[in-house]
Amino acid sequence: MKYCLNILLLLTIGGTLSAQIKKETTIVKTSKVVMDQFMDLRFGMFIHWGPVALRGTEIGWSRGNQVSFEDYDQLHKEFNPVLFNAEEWVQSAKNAGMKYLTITAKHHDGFCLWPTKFSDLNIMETPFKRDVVGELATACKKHGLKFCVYFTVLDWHDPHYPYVRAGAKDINPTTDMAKFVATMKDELTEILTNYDPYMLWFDGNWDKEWTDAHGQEVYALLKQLKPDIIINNRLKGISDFDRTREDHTRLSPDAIGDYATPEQKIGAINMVHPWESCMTIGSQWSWKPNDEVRSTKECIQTLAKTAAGNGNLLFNVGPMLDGRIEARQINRLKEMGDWLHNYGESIYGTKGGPFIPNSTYASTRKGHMLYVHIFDRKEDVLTLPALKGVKVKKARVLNGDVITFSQNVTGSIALNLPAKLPNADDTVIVLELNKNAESIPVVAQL
Ligand code: FHN
Repeated sequence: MKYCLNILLLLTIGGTLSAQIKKETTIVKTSKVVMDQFMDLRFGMFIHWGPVALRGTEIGWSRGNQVSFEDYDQLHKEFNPVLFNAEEWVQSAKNAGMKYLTITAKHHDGFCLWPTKFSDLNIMETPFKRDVVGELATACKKHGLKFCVYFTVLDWHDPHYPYVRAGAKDINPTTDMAKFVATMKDELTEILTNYDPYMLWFDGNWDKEWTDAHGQEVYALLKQLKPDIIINNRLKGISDFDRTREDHTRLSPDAIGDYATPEQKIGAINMVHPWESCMTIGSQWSWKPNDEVRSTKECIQTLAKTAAGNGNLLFNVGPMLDGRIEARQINRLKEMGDWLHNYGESIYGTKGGPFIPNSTYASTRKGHMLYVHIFDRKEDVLTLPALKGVKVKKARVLNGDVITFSQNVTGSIALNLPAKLPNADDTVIVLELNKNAESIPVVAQL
């Protein structure tokens, strides 16, 4: 009898506690004003970096796979990137036209790029002994870039996490999620207190042991520490349905997190929920020797199609073991910046649509201006779908020559293209309309 009473008492306390967590963690979504400002930025730098650069394999994923546990877990003792220069990294991002920077403060291998008090696996345990996160935060704030932090909720190195490497099925005998979450909360408190990030990019939320309750608990702490901190959709525990899809493209309105995160692909047009595509400039997130680099055309058109879908692009570079970002990646980013120098008006602060992006063209808009991005000059005349009640008043190449056009009775717009497009990757034609372009509903293609 006494045993049953104890069980009943425990269940009651447990039930009350989880209700308490549930109640206390009411969802405090980031304000629309802050989210609109974030979405106006359109373009950010993603950086995946750590001691794994010494092996040139994928950060986290190669631990206990291509690189033995023993080897991987000693790399920090050799990590001495003496050519690291936060100002140079930030300048490269600015030269690319990027407006925010997101650094992997801690990835799945558990290595912390800042001098944390809550893990022995951190930058002060390397020959380098410099606060990489802190130096980047300072450089970003000095040069007007928003400083953002990537933080994993999956840590294969932490003895309290259930799995020790990618693909592991057996549960780590030292698992203790309560201790794991407590350490995470301490580390995140350090990051928010010491570096004041603009946004937190969570990742690794797919294991079933990382529950919605864990996500809610951490979210409540973050919003208590910094109410307007922007948080992506990868802090919340992932549902079984989404776990099978693993594409993070959905943002359920009632869930914690402010925006969806399609990965290695351009998200679908969405004028309601914010989203940001994350993509590698090569084939690997962290540095890979002789990796491919996406073409200039692909990079520029990816940025334009992302903005045309009403999304942001978080574009990733992987710095080398000596602390430099390799010249091929820097040069590609500079080419994106040169394009933005001429056509940035059609990206920053715009909304996507009203046309659904395709391989020939896409559109962005701001006030009475409609920007048509032309990726491929198939014909002398580009015919755009009719826009109900819309009259085009003027048309010109953005920062270029006037172009002639016609509108028929149905309202469809025929643009007479220049014989040679000024920019083969993406020439932008700006149409001045008789109404606010942002009020036009999204229309399907012809
Ligand atoms: O496992 C990570 C991967 O290493 C990388 O950080 C990407 C970036 O979005 N996120 C996870 C894979 O979805």
